[in-house]
Amino acid sequence: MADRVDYEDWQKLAECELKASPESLVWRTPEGIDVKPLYTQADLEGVGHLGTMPGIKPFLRGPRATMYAGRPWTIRQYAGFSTAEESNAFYRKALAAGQQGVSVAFDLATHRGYDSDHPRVEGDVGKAGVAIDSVEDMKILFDSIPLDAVSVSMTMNGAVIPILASFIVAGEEQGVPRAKLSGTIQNDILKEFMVRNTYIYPPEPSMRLVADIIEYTAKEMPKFNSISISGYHMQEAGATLVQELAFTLADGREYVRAAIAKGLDVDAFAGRLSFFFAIGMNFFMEAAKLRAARLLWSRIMEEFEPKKQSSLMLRTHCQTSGVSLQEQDPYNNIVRTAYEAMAAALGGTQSLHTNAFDEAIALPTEFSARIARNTQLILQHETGVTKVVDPLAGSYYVEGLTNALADAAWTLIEEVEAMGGMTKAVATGLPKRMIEESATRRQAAVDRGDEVIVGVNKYRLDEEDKIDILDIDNAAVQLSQIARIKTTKRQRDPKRVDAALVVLGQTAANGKGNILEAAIEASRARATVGEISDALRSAFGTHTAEPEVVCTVYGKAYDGEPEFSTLVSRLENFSASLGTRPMIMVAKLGQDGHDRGAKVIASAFGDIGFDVLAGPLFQTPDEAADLAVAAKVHVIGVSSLAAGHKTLLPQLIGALKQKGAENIMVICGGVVPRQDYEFLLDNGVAAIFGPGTNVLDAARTVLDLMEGKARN
Ligand code: SCD
Repeated sequence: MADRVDYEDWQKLAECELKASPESLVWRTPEGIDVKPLYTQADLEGVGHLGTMPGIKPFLRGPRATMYAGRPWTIRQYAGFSTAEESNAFYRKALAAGQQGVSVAFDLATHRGYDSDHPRVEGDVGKAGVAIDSVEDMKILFDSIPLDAVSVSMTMNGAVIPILASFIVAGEEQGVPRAKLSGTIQNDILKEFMVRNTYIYPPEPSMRLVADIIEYTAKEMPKFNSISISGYHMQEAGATLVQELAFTLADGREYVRAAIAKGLDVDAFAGRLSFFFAIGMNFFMEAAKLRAARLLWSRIMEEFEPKKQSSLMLRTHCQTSGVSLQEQDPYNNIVRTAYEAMAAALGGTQSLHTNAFDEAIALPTEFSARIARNTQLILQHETGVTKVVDPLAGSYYVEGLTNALADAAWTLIEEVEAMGGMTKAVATGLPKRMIEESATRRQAAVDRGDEVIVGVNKYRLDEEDKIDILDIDNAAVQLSQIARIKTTKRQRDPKRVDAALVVLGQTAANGKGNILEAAIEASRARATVGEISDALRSAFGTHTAEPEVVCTVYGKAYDGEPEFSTLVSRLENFSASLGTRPMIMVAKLGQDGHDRGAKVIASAFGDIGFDVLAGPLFQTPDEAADLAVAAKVHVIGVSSLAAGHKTLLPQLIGALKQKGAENIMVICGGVVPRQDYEFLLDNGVAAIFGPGTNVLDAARTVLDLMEGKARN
């Protein structure tokens, strides 16, 4: 074959240039896919998906026939902070400046179904998103935003029932009937148990909530997407692209089964299922991932024998990767985000969020949000990328990658199926463990410099420029929320609220009827998010996860290397002098469930030779101090990713003092702006490790501090 002969000629030439076999250039990606330096037609032999058309099954080339040539993707920036008033002003400005849809970020108190006056959420109110306690807040959030014209995405999973209910009621009171509401609710609880951790109830009743929402929206809200089945958070937690693809689609299959089990016809709801993927820095592979996702989803959906073509169609939102953003030399993040956005566009996303360059450190400012939005406006208006449908089709490399990803993901999807589906697989903890292993492996690759990150582990600046960041006055937000809760409670009819909550509790407990429908009535009566969540807590109970730590993955990456073994023996010597191995407790405080960093640190420190206690999620500072004292730990490492550090760390140190345990050293890692370092150090934090910290360096610093302390 002519192609073969050409390839052999190339091989000889390449060997000459390299003075080695071109095989040596093969790059094994974290997915285990071998990327060769050259692809040819021969790589597409036997590939079954070639020659399909956009808008027609299997929809690999896009869900619409004309894609962006007919209508570009929706620019949908995810945002929300402090109060409903401030978030509303932000949305209105953004819409006036070219944003096309709204996407609400709620604070962690709301996510976990607590009102802003609950004692457990002091450090969380209004911090990583907007605080919503009742319909009154929801109405302010969408004031002067016409809900029949602007589609609204709400990222909510734990407290999904009160939030969707209050959105529907806010619409009603704005004069927009629910049938005209367009948008999306995330409503994807399985990935919460795996990676994102904003669950409230155990898996089984949580799945009922998902199915009830699918049922209600299928019947009452034809323009509303009932779910956003999300791989995004898996990639953020460290999943490879194959894991992200496979677990997300397997989750989707599980939701379809749950809805069918409720007696719904597949065609009544399948067209309103939607997806959500992360777009990281592996440019071509990310574009190929979206193509493979559409191919595999149509394959999965064929099993349910739908009659409508649209039931086979995967439509997705994408967000550029949060973990690819770096604290160091942060303007580089603008460049990273632009490449990721282009990959999402080439992959055929329906809607896109581009991260702001300062998001590795804090919530976006107006300035950074403008650049993020303009990244998409420039893509849509200046690059010509919207003019042609699926422009990468036919590329030997991209078609080959699409095929390789689809094959690898399908194998994993079948493994999940063999375990009895995703709910059962999640219960075994296997997907979570696989993702945590990938995260730890990646951390080791970055720490070793095998994976280059510009400005972080190579080309690092001697001195970083200071950038302006947004700081939320959490105490002021909490006070104003508490005042509004009081007014709402004073003005409502208590009998109507109680009656609605009783019906809600009964609907949940007896397994009959639709929980969302019952919650809408409670919401109309001005029951709060916390009260509705409590009614469901009474019926369902709550879920507590057992923290697990991955072993040996980090250490293995350094096998036999002096940098690692020197540190291990230093620690052994210190342990001998201490009479025991030093114990570190990795703690998560407040409602911040982002635990990738905590897990990676726990895993790496364990491999280095520390005794590691992985604290449970959602502890109050006092509970964490109690556990640390009882376990006799030497160090508490607090991982903070949701901006609660200035409230929660001083409280933890205060609690240790109160218990006579000020000898326990407190260190902190995560998303902590440089501006806050002095405050934390003055308040007794011994060391702070920001994003981009090399874990071996962190371990050496902790050891230095412990040795220093032992000498004094
Ligand atoms: C589209 N349309 C076209 C067309 N393309 N019509 C003619 N020709 C074309 N070429 C039509 C569609 O059919 C649709 O109409 C309408 O235009 C809108 O297009 P769409 O493609 O449906 O776009 P959109 O409305 O934006 O919906 C996109 C999704 C939706 C389906 C993906 O679910 C969505 O917006 N998701 C966003 C989710 C999100 O923002 N999540 C944030 C998560 P019809 O509707 O009439 O058919 C943030 C998060 O979790 C962050 C991390 C964390 O917090 O942990």
